[in-house]
Amino acid sequence: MSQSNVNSKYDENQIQVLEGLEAVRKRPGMYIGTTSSAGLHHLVYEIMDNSIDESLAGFCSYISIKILPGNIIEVEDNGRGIPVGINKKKGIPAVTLVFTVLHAGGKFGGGGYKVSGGLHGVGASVVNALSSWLEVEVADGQKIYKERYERGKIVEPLSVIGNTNKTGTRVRFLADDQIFETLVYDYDVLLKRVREQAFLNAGLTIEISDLRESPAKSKKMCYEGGIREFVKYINRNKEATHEDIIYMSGEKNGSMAEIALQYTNRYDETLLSFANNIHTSDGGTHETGFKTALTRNINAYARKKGMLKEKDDNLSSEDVREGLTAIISVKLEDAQFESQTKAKLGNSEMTGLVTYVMNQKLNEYFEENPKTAKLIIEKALNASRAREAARRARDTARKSALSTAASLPGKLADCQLRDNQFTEIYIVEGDSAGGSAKEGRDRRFQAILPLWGKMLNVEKSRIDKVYGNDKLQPVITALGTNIGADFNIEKLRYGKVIIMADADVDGSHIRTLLLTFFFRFMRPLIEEGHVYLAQPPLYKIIKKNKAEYAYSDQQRDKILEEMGEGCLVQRYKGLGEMNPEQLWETTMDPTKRTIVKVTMEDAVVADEIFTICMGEKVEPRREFIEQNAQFVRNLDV
Ligand code: TSJ
Repeated sequence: MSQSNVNSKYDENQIQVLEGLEAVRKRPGMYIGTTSSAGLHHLVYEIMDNSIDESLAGFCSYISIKILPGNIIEVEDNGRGIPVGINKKKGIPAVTLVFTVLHAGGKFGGGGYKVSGGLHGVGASVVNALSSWLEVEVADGQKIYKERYERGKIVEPLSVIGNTNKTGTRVRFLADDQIFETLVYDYDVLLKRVREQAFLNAGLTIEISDLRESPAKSKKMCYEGGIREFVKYINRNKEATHEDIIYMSGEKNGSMAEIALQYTNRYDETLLSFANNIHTSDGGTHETGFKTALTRNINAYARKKGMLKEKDDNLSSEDVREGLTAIISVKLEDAQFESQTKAKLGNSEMTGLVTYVMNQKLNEYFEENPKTAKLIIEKALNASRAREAARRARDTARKSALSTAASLPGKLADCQLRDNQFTEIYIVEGDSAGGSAKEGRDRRFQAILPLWGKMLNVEKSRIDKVYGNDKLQPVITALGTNIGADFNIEKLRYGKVIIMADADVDGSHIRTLLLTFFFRFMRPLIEEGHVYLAQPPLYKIIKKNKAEYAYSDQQRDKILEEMGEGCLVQRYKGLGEMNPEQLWETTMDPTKRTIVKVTMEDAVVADEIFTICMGEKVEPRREFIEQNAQFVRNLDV
């Protein structure tokens, strides 16, 4: 091939490349979902996944991820190095293709990995297109190569910059501020994902560092036990029902499945599933297989050992999953993801594979560990009894609801409108604040439900206790949705559920309790964005006949500066100190107030705090109290 021929081919390729990457810059959402903070973090995962693929292929044992000052990301591995040879078809280095052609990467013509093959490895060009600049260095055991891009365009073509006897790949990039709403990475968000990947790839060392501020933060993780250690980590603050973490694995037709599980004394379930290391938060065929096989195997064993009698009903799938922590991880070629969020596995053969592994291994485990098996079955039997009791409690509640025409709680001051598009309910701590709220509200669309006294300890409660509880029962009936398996969002009587509590320890106690309750028993309420926190002011600043409210110390100082001399600052110790007009003006008037939507992350944090503070394990609680002493003085510990 003559020189000019190569060049024309090169030019032609360049045009295609630029068109491809321009499309990514025009519609970034199509490629990374969003340009918000979540999309920004996604860039890191796209790059890191390439190194994980290299580790799955068996050539990489160490990955480092660094957040450098200025929010530059550096990902480095000790794999083979992205190939730098000229690709015959395109006439340019393979590494350049990886960063400029959409959906390149993974395999370079034949070979490649088996099960693990090209699981991810498609995102490098997308990251390149969405970065102000990106540099890649490849070490191939002899030389170090480097190239540099700006907004997807190559500005320094591949060249040799040094010698080496090592191999590996290093990528640095700065996300494009013309594309992203924020460039600031959240170390904890990245850490969570890195830790998850370290658990899923047993034996792989991943280190993450944040060098933006000194002292730098850093964590090096390597879990030889893989998903067993993942279960142990999730249960670290919980009381386990049995010592062992049960582990099962197997393969069939080139796919493999592994499952790790352990029961705890809690009443909720933590089931995490993954396909090719991608978290399938909407479950799918592998989860279905797991649930069915778990139920069938536990029932079969319980019958065989006479723990379930002939006349007894089978334990239900919910019964055998009460208190369960389990990780399911499958690896397969050609994973098909369903649902809008692409977080549900669709390959039907995975149901069979997981069932097959469970059928082979679980009964065997039970036979070899009869004591553990007995503990698990007793736990499921208890769950079954509790569920039956709850059903009876519900029936009684329904009957009494029929006999008393209006079953709404007596303390509820309902609103006039019924369309939940417009209505909201304030759940208010304390009777006096409740009184002010009732007087101050706009009764057309605002309902008030005061809560008072000590709440139920949700942690130690089963669902049947929740039904009978005199603090939570009014919340359940006022919202109208019911709870647990009977939860029905269509019945929700108010579009916004606003928790209004003081900005002190007791208020935070109530917030944690309510959020934990919603998280455990009415989760879609949070997932679908119906729960809010009211933001009452902390200060009133008065000068002559002018008054302003401040919601933080900073705001107070700013207002004081603006108003100048002669101000009077009144500190609100509680909602109860405000009169109805003040409460309306500062906290309830939709045109003036701020309310904060509760996210699932908030709820997860509340749930964790709850577990630590109310659970039965003493040690995590002591640590938590030591670390947060000033916040938890009044907690029920
Ligand atoms: F995303 C990325 F492309 F930018 C990227 C890739 C980023 C980082 C930090 C690492 C990697 C990467 C790619 N690490 N290791 C590899 N491996 C390959 O690209 C590779 C090497 C050799 C062969 C082979 O068949 O000889 C195949 C592959 C896929």
